[in-house]
Parts: sequence; C-alpha cells; structure tokens
Amino acid sequence: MREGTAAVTRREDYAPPAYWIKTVDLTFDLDPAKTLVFNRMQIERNEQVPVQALRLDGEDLNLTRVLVNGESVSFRVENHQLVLENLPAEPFTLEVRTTCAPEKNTQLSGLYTSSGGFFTQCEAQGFRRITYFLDRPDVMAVYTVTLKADKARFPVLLSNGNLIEQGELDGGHKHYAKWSDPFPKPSYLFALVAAKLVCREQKIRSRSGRDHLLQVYVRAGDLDKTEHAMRSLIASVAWDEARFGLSLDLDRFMIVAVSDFNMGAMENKGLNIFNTKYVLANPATATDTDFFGIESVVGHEYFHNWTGNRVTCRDWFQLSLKEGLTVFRDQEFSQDLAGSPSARAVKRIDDVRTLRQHQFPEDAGPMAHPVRPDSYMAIDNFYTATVYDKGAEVVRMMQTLVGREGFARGMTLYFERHDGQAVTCDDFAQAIADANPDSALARQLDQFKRWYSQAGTPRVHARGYYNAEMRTYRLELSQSCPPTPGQPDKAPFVIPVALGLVGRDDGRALPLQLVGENAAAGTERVLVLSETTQHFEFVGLDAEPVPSLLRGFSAPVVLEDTLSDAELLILLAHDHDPFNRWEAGQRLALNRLLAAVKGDGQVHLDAPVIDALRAVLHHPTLDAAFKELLLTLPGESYIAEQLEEVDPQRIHAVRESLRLQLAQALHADWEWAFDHYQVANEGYSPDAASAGRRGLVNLALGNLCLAAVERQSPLWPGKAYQRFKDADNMTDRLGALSALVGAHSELAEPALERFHALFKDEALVIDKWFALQASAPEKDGKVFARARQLLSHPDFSLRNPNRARSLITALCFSNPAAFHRRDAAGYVFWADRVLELDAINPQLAARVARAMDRWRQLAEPYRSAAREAIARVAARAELSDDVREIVTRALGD
Ligand code: B3K
Ligand code: ZN
Repeated sequence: MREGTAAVTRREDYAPPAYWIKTVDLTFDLDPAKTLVFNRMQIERNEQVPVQALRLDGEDLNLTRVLVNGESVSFRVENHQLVLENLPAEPFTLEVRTTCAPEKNTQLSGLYTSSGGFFTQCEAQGFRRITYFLDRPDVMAVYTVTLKADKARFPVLLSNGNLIEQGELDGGHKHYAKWSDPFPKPSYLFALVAAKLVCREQKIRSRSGRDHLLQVYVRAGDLDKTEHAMRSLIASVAWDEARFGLSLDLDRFMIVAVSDFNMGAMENKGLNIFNTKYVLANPATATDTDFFGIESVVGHEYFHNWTGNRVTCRDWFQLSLKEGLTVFRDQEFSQDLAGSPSARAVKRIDDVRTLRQHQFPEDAGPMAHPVRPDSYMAIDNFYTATVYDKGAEVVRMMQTLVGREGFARGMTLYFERHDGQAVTCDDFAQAIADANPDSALARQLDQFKRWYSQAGTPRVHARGYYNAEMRTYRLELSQSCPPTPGQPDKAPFVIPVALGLVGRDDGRALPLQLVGENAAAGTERVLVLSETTQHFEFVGLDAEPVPSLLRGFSAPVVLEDTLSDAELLILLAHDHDPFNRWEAGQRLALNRLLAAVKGDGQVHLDAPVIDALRAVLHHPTLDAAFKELLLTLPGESYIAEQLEEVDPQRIHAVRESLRLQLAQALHADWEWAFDHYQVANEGYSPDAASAGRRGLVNLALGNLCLAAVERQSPLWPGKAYQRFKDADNMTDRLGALSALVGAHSELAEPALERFHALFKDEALVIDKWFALQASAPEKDGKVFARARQLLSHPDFSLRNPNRARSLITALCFSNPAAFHRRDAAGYVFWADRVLELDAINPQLAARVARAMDRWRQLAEPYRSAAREAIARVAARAELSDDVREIVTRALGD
C-alpha cells in the first residue's frame, strides 16, 4: 500500500539485468507468525551491461543479515530494494536472511497461510515478498529448497522438482524435506506448500516411454472429489504429446488445492497450485460447468509447462507470449476432447461468448490496451481478457493463416530456437512465420503483428453485389478500428475472413471460385483482408447467394454486414458452419431487442423467428448443447455493448419481456424438450453429450417455470421443487433451483433454505448459493436488497476470494439491472466494497473496481452517480497501486 501516484513501468524502458543469479539455495523455517528465510545465491555479473550496483527486490520483509562470500558487507535498503555496491568482479555468493509473517499476508501474494497450511503465489511479483531477489522473469536460476516445519501440523512438505532428502528434526517434533528442481526457472515459478494434506496419485507411462508420478493433494475430506482432476491431468499429458510432440519433462507432477487463492490456478514448475474450485468435483457438489472448468484449467496449467516454463517471458509486457498461447492450447485441448464437429462448435461458441462479454468491453473502455501492453502501474492489473483471450485469438489467426500442420511446425521451431530462454512475442510470431515461409503470415508478418501493438476491436464492413448477367458475386470488405486511450489512429490489420456462400433457395453450400481461378476451391475458404478496403469476386453463381462470413469467428472483430432478417433465417436454417448458425439466431434476437430498447420499449417475438427457433429445438441431428446456446438470448451486457447510450433498466425490461415471450410461445416445445432430453438414470457422467442434455432440460425447466408463474400455475414450479429435492447431481439440483429463483416463484425461498442446510459444509457449493441469489434477475429491487443483506450472513467473508466474488462479482458484473439503480445504491455498495477489500487484498479489490469500466456509456442519472462513486474511491489517500491504476484510468486523468 502506498500513498500518492505510483510509478509507471514502460515496455520501451526494458534493460537486461546487471547480474545473473545462477543458483538459489533456500531454507525455510516455517512458522505462521514468523518464518525465517535463508537465501544463498550464486551470482555473477552480466558482462553485456556496464558495471553497476546490484538491486534486489523485496517487499514486507525484515532483513536480518547480508553476507557476500561469507563476509558482512555494507548495504542499503531503498524503494523496496536491497542495494549492494562494490561487488566482486568474479562470481560470488550472496546470503540474505529475512523473516516474514505468512499469517498476516491477506494479499495472498508471496508466502501465506490458508486453513492452517502454508502456500505460495509468486506470479507476477510475489517472490520478492518471500526473499530479496532479482524478481523478474528473465533471471532464471536453479533452485534447491529445504523446508523445515512442525511435523504434526505440517506433515506434507512440497516444493518444485524432485524430493532429494527428508528426515526428522528436534527429536521428531519437526521434520524437513529438501527439493531440487533441475530446470532453471524465473522466480515467479517458485512454489512451496506445507500443510496437512492427502493425495490421490497415479503412475503413468508417456508415449516416449518415460514413467511419471502424478499427484493431486487436497484436504482430508476431499479425496472423493479428485478423480476428475486426475483424469484431466492424464488427458492433458497425452494430448500435448499427441498434438504437439511435447512430453512431460519431470518424474513427478503435483497439483495442490487451496481454498484461499486470488485466481484460478498457477503453473509453478512441477507443483501447480490450484484454487479448490478448479480441482474439487463430484456429481453431488459440482455442475457440468465446473467439470468442464476443471478440465480446461488443469490442461491450461499443465500446458504452461512448455509454453511459459520451458520458454518463458523476457518481461511482463510479453505476458501474452505464454498466456495467449496457453489459452489457445487449452481451448484446442477441450475441443479435441469434445470430439464431434458440433461439440467442437459448442466449445468455440462458449469461448467467443466469453471474449465478447469480457474482452470487447475492455477494448472499448478506459482499460483498453494492446495484447502486448506498453505500460503499467500494477502488473497484476494486466492479467486481462485482452492478454489472455484476445491473445489466444491472435495465436488462432496465425494457425488459420498457416494451417494446422504449419502451426505445429512453427511450434517445433519455436522450441528448437528458444527452449530454456526468456523471449518476446516477436520471437514466437517469427518462429511460426519462418516455419511457413510461403504463407500469408510470413508475407505480411510485420503488419500481422499490429495485433500485438494496436488496441481496440476492429470493425469489418461487408457488402455483396450480385450480377445476374455475369453470374458473379462481388464481396467488398473494409476495415476500421475505433480509437483507444493513447492510440487515436490505427493502421489496417491482417484479418483472416473464413467464408462460405449459401444457396438462397436450397441452403446449399456453393462452390467458391474467385475470378481468374481455373476451378472452385471447395465450399469454404479464408480470405485475407489486409488493406482498408478490398474486393473479392466469385464466379459461376446462378443466383444471389447469402454470404456466411467470419465462419468459426475467424478473427476477433465486429462484423458489420447488411444481412436482412430473411437472410439470417436462411443461415439459421442451413449454414454448414455451426458457429454462424448460432450467430444468425443471436442476431435475430438482438435485432428485436435493440429495436425495442431504442424504440418504444415494446419487443415482439414474431412468427418467423418463433418457427425458426422451434425448428432448431426439434432438429433431429443438432446437439442438445448447441440448441441450448442457440435458444439462450444474448446477455444484458452484450446488448449494452451494441448501444451508444445505455439504460440498464430498460435493457433488462426488454430482455425479460422477450424471455417471457420465448417461454410462452414455445411452451409445448419446452415441455417436449424437458421430457425428450432427460438423461437416463444410469449414474452421472460429465461427458459433453449428457451435459448438453442436462443443460437443455434446465433451460426448458426455467422457461416452463417462468411461463407458469406468469399465469399463476403451480404445476411447473411444483415439478421444479420436486426435481430440486430428488436430484442426484448438482447440475440438475442447481438447474431446478435457478428455475425457481429466475421465475421468482414462491418456492424459491424454501428451496434456497433447504439448499443451504444441505450444503453448509461445502464451501464451493455455498459460493454457488451466494452467487445464485446475487445474479438472479432483478425485480422491484429485491435482488439488490437481498445481496446487501447477504453481506452480513455468517458465511460471508471478504477474506476468501471465492466467497467475496460469489457475492460481489455476481452482483456488480453479472447483474446489471440489480447493480445500476436510479438511487445509486449499487454504486455505493461497489465503492464501499472496493475500499474495504483494498485494505485486505489489493489484487482482488482492483478486479472488483473494474465493474465501473463502462460508466461513460451509461445514460443519466446512472452516469453522474457512477462518476461520483469512482471519484470517492480515487479520493482515498491510502490506495493500493492496483486500485489507483483502475480508478485513475476510469476517470481518464
Ligand atoms: N499464470 C497464472 C496467473 C497469475 C496471475 C498473477 N496475478 C495463472 C495462469 O494463467 O495460468
Ligand atoms: Zn496461464
């Protein structure tokens, strides 16, 4: 915590370190109140830079001793740095002793306690809260770590790498373990755990014939919730070998679950530390969504072992080098596991929805930044949807431009060139291009890299002209990109536009032959838009086609075309690309919602759309999961992003009205779907097909309850309550509960009470209980009132990030109509929580602070009230750099 304005770090100021730390020998005497850290480093000068002082980073440490080559030396501590001058020219040993207080570390960065055990989180700059160090990713050292602790309280002692020694101390009261990690690594990948844990373990032999021990550590009562995480880990190891030829390089790979954790998980070398939310699951406590989340996060952290750990980032501006690439890899992993083309499409649609919901608003707001940012005040603020999800889209576009095999070749070259190094995003793009010299990527690499340097979501405008006489179709594509903070003008991007042409009468996929070509090149191809405006002329078309553009969402852009509702209905019925089929349905709904919001507030679901949606619901071959996505209306925040000026209450009213009409108009169809898609009662399995069925049944139930409450019929709420009571898995139980809550049924209250009583000892389920109430559709201010009341519930705590998020994030981010109130009470709630949280956990506070990013877009009276609330937070003298950066940017000064 610091007063005043914090320093800004700029990418252009990067300079290599003045010293290298070759080896680190750490000894921890672990005590929650006062832990002793003895750090012995082998250090040498970096000959490439002029001789200068050694400046080691440190934060919240008590320094007790500094020795160089065993001798005491003079030193000073300034600006959170230990400064040593006049050091030997030859390699030397530096010993630093410090103490820290893990039990007081509520920031959960560095070494902290959770449920009585010790855990660490070092990315991005937590290692400096453990010991003095060159805490930057381009300093890679070999670590040896000795942990000493009370044996009864901390029976499990873990660190990175291999266990090389263990034994008793103090006549058996204490014990120690010594770990050695053979791979040089940056400090952010260091980890230790000392706690009372049990583990599920499994030996595997990889394709390359090497044996490995996989372990998942959890608290004693949780072992029955580790099977899915272990399965996901085994699948991850196999996938990376099969798809990219990347094998596990360690004998032992550990995952440890901790209940107090700032984010999802952390890829520490050989010792991944996970939020319990992404490890623990059994059918009774976890939903299908939780099971999928575990699979993708376990995969993500595992894949970092190569993309992030073996090849790491030179500096934190290159974060997307590892995060964008690893998100891309985990998305591909989940798609490959999903199997069928339509199950793959479901995953793709989910990922695009996430991008549009989080990244597009970010790119349009005060925190807009390039995938490779230019500056930061607090690096933890840049673990963003842009760096992660847009970064993944950038990698995906590279794959689209060079092909799947070409991309795999590029990855191989990347590792050949850079294994063991700390590199930049340029190095990655160069490797992919060099492995594919004849590709569009290689031809336009510099221009393509604007995706790394220019912020903002590009717009692609499309217009088609059919010439009946010539039987040609001329497609005009042009691009623009709105200004973002610090970047008023943008140069054109390289945008891959995948497209197909669909027959207007029969929905046939038409052959695509560009003028000048001898023959058609299939029915789908990728056009590359790299100028401001380009034309593409297709020949041999007997009638005007319907263009299906940006198939599979081939670039992270907003597509502006001129498709009429009639044409969207054709795509919805016939498009061979499932993504665009879904998109057509969303656009039909969006067109109606936007017209009503901008017009008189009356929305009307017309017969052609009802018929089309009915046809989707009854379609004989489409996946249930796909139907569920298609029949779910665009969210309120997504609708808001399409508008110049936003009145959240009006959007809510219009969307709720359309939701009710959809429930009523398809009533018989929802009844049919509810029966037809029941999962046979043969035990729960989280596979994509059964999850899809459960999802569609839950959507049907929600609609049936909504329509029932409206006409005051007790039938469906009664059925939902029964189903809630009888459910043998959490997906069905929570689905039934949300149906009651979402319809404002009288049975919601008793069901919520019962749910709490049933799961009072299951922290992750109680999180769901809070989140469900805070994100329920607002009606007469009751949801907000309930959320405020829940702050004083005995189970609520700001100290546990999952619990804090379950209430605060659910209200402020996921429930616009409850949050944006005419009386500004939502904003007062927000400001109070940000300030409270900032004193406990600045990283978390800064995340919550971002709920106000889009305040400038709001209509009055929301806008002025929002500004006032942000100004109140900004006016607090004692503010962390993290929150200060967010509110300063929001206010735009
Ligand atoms: N690399 C970590 C995120 C660390 C966040 C630090 N504030 C998890 C991940 O992306 O895999
Ligand atoms: Zn990651």
